[in-house]
Amino acid sequence: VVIGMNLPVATALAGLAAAGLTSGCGRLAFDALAQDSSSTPLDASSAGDAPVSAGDAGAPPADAAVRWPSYVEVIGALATAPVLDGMLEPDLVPEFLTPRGWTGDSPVPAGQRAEYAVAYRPDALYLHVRVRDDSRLPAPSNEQTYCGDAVELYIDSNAAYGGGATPNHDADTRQFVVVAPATSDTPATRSAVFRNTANLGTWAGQFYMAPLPDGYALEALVQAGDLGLASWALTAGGRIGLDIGINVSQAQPGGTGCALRLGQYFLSVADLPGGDAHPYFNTAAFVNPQLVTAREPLP
Ligand SMILES: [Ca+2]
Ligand SMILES: [Ca+2]
Repeated sequence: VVIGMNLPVATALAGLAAAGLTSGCGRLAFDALAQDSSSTPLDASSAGDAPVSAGDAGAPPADAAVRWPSYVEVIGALATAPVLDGMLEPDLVPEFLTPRGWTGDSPVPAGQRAEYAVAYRPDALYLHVRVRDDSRLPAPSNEQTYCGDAVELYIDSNAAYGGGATPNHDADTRQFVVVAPATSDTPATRSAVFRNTANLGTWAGQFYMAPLPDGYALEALVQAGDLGLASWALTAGGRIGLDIGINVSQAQPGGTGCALRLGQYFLSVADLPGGDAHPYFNTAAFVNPQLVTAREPLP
């Protein structure tokens, strides 16, 4: 079930653009990212006539001096159930996703940036991933979901892993792939779930993949059933396994098979050579943040 589909896309677009314009996170990398966005005008054709208001975007706290711990280390609770509309939930601070493990032969394209935020509910993990991309090109329908612009979420319910020979995902580890929107005015719904590189079919979970004038944004809620579990209790003191991948397309297909994909980068890769380092193959790539009642600003 993809929820929130009836919310006007224009509202989400305006809100997301405003979020980028008004972010006050003290992280250097994200500051640079936010400054980039301020020079990018809203695309009137996709944003419609909706007013751009900083207040309705779930903008981060305005105090630019506040520095927050990384989501790689700690994830805070979300006080209320999120609205999956593409807009970052209020009070969450986005964090720059430093590209790691790039698989392409040529460099990551200029202008390609991602930021993310993570929080938890008592029974679900909330994720928001925003990607800035000058050429938003999802995979054609006759190719795999990851063969074009797309976000990948890697989740393990408890950050406890069996390890061993790769591929070594646990029974409670999944890779979710959601393709970027093809057009500027319609959310994308195409997805897939993988485990140990095996395609398990469409992800019948809760997510919203919104087009943006300068890219796209995925907002998702991962629940017990998504991980093959009957129940999933997320409480302060526990840990979850996490990784994020960004598939990057090239403007013109090259070669055959997955021809649109230029490469892929990740939030985290293992300290190993080649494909063994990547989270679709190896849970050693995952980060294992602790769940806390509330994230506290750094001193
Ligand atoms: Ca939202
Ligand atoms: Ca596990």
